[in-house]
Amino acid sequence: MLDQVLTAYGFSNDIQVTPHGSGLINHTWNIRSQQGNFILQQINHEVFARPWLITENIEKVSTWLKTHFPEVTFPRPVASVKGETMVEIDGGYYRLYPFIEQSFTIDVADTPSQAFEAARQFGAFTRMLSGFPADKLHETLPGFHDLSRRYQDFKQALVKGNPDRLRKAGSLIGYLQAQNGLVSEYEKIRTDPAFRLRVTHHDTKISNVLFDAKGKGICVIDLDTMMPGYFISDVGDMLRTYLSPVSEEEKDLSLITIRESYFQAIVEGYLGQMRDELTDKEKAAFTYSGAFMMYMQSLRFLTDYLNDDVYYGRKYEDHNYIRSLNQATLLDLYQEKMPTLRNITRKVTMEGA
Ligand code: GN1
Ligand code: MG
Repeated sequence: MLDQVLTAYGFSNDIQVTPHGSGLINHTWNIRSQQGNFILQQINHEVFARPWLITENIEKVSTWLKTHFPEVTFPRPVASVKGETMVEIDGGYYRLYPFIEQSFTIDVADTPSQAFEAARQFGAFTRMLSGFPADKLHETLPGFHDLSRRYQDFKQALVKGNPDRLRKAGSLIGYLQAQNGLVSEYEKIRTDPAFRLRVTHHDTKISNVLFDAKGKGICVIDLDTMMPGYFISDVGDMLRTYLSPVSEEEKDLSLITIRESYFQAIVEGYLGQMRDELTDKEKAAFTYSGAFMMYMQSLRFLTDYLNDDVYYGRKYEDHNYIRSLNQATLLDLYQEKMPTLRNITRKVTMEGA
């Protein structure tokens, strides 16, 4: 199959193909060839039912950036021999990107400066596109970060899910139900015109930022989930994935901590770009956004566990249960620190104003 894809892009046989990255949903490869180095991505068609919507979104945004910010690095999909920016082979969908030379990705934020750079890049992305009509973008995954819908899915799994697993997860289920005030807060945001729909990346983990050799951010990548959305999705997913020194995969939950210096770095990096764009009400929801995403991710992992791992898959029996417990632990620690974190946000907001 991969051979046919490579032929569609005009590669000959003397190339090197190696797997790349660690995403749960799409597959990615590195390609070294005489024509240069590339990144090949297979889009998960079970998750993205209409992958051509992604292509259309990327083209619109790419054209906008080329026109308004010609100096900015932005990896554009490479056309196939037939001139398509996405190829379909046997029901699989693939996209090829030029590899940006001297660029690096990292899997975990090891210094506050990396968190700052990433937040600056995601902030700059939304800022540069603030004049672009966000409602012209397709919703590639309808309801993706709709917390109310995720909570409904969870409630449905409580009725229809695997009975053994429901028993096993009893106390975690109780904890998540008790936190459902976070859903009400989201409902207020959704109906408040002060929260603008913006071009939102929706997958702001640090491996979606390219860094240069000096550790400066170059640009953001992986625009599959770029859709109209609220800024709390992007800031929240950074908080969810950069604050703790260990990821959602960690089984030793005692290693999860909230690193305040990383929080501060994210606030500074993001607001440095977005301060003038965000309304006061949006700024006031900065801290909430972390709880919003941690909660949603814990719900999603647990829902999948109760539904026998149909979405995320698993590497061991209780994988999605542990992932959910990990995210619930993160949420708990985060909420304990909220007063301190709110002070940091307030200070940074005022300093730059
Ligand atoms: C998925 O495939 P990956 O790892 O980039 C998921 C995100 C989750 C993440 C959790 C389309 O992203 O929403 O936060 O797993 N993407 C989709 O690791 O569901
Ligand atoms: Mg992704």
